[in-house]
Amino acid sequence: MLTFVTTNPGKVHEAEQYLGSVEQLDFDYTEVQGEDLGAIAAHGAREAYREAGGPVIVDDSGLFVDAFDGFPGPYSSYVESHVGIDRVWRLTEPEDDHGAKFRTVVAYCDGEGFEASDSTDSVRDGDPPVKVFEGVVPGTIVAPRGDGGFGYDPIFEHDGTTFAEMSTEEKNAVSHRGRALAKLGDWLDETGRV
Ligand code: ITT
Ligand code: NA
Repeated sequence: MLTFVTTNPGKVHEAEQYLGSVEQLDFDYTEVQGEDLGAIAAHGAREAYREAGGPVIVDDSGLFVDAFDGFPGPYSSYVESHVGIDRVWRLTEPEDDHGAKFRTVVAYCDGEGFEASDSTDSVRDGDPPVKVFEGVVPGTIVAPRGDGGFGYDPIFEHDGTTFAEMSTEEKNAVSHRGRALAKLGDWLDETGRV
């Protein structure tokens, strides 16, 4: 069974549509500061693999607001807990440009090697290889609407609907995470790992 190493049960719920039942391991791996999502996720997947001892995925995500040159990006978790999504909306409101993107990198590690053409992450000596899958979705920052989802979902609108107003299936069909998970699911099938 695949273990999703995360403190966020909302991520696990969204993953079940693509991966069937996954086990959540609530382990707070080190998030390397000042790094991009891919590096954070790859580092996290290696650490999580050592902790879990079997196939793992980790997911590092962020909200990138165009008017703030991509902030909060890798700092999205800190900003959600210390500033809050209402104030992120109010900071964005006076800007001309309300555009934003959600990005996610899902990193997979099972301690096995991958085909050279498959290995999108650099492999250092002695480190288990990691395979990464990215997803991105454009949207608009709006005043909070909706009760579903988690995190920034109430202030992120895509095609007229906030993520918090969508069902899990509707969000997955267009979201950053849905796109990354669909690629992971295909790759697990193709490589006979399921
Ligand atoms: P783990 O790192 O333990 O997996 P986390 O919630 O801290 O859980 P991230 O660092 O990847 O996860 O998330 C950064 C922030 O972005 C955090 O505040 C999340 O709530 C938020 N976030 C991530 N994915 C989201 C989504 O699909 N919709 C809304 N907010 C999201
Ligand atoms: Na986190």
